[in-house]
Amino acid sequence: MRKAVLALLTALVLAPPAAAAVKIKLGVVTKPGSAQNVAAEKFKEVVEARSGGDVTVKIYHSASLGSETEILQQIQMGSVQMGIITLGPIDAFVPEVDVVAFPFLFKSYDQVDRVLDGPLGAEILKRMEPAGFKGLAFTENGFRHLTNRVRPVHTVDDVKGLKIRVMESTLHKELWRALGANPTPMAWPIYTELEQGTIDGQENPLWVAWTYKLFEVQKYLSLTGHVYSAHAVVANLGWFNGLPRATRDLLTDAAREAARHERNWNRSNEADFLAKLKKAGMVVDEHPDLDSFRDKVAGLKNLDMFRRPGTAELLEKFLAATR
Ligand code: EAX
Repeated sequence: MRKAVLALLTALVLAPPAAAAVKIKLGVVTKPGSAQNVAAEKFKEVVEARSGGDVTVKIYHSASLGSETEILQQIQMGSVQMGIITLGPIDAFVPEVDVVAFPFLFKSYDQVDRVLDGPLGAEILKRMEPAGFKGLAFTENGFRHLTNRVRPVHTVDDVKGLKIRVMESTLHKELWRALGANPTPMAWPIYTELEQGTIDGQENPLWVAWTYKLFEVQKYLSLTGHVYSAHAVVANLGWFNGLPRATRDLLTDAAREAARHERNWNRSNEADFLAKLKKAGMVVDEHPDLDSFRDKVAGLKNLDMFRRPGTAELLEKFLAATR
């Protein structure tokens, strides 16, 4: 009996402490069915299954935590642990992310995967640390295309004077100014503003136009593909670094897996989204004169954020890798 008690006590003393439960609040601005949510749900599924429920993820969606900018602020403060956020609004915190969104940079999805999953993508994620973010992976919003309610847009001249909603991002504002539009920064979602005509148009991947029913309030779609738009899976850096090694590895692997899954979701559904948008009555220009657009954006290389020490070189490397 005494032996048994002793054995039990020894086992209790020597047993590794049960891993403390980790609870993750993860914010996305978009609603279920959106790219961010597809990634977030996959991330949750993988994390909870592999940790045997020790790590749980609660997804706060549909802007219940506020705009993407506000989610980032809450992650910085640590009241929210993670988010899946479009790079656009991240540029106020980490200007280097604009390198990824440089217009007409990526020519194909193969290039996207090679560059973002390679050393250059890792470098961008690393650059998030001084702002207090741990960047875990890039998920995909997709190639952005222009929609508007006023007229068909074939050449860049057709953009002139259109009031285009842009993300809360310096690069996106400068880009649309360079293209001749009247850019209006606004947080997502923007259906009401499009409906009321406060803005004439917007630009986003095809899944957005379908999922958010933009076809109801936007007649014209031009497949401009002007920017490849990524999201970053970000965490509070201090919180992340304080987790046990095994948990950090689990979160990193799960983020990468969610990224693969969600990019595949976006790419395999794109043709279907386009067909549905046409069927819903949108007038689509599938081959706009992109050279006329390219001519106007070359000068963006001279924007302040691209001239910062360390960023200019990074942009050159991205340009070289995507030539
Ligand atoms: O994914 O604000 C935007 O235009 C974003 O792309 C939005 O989160 C949709």
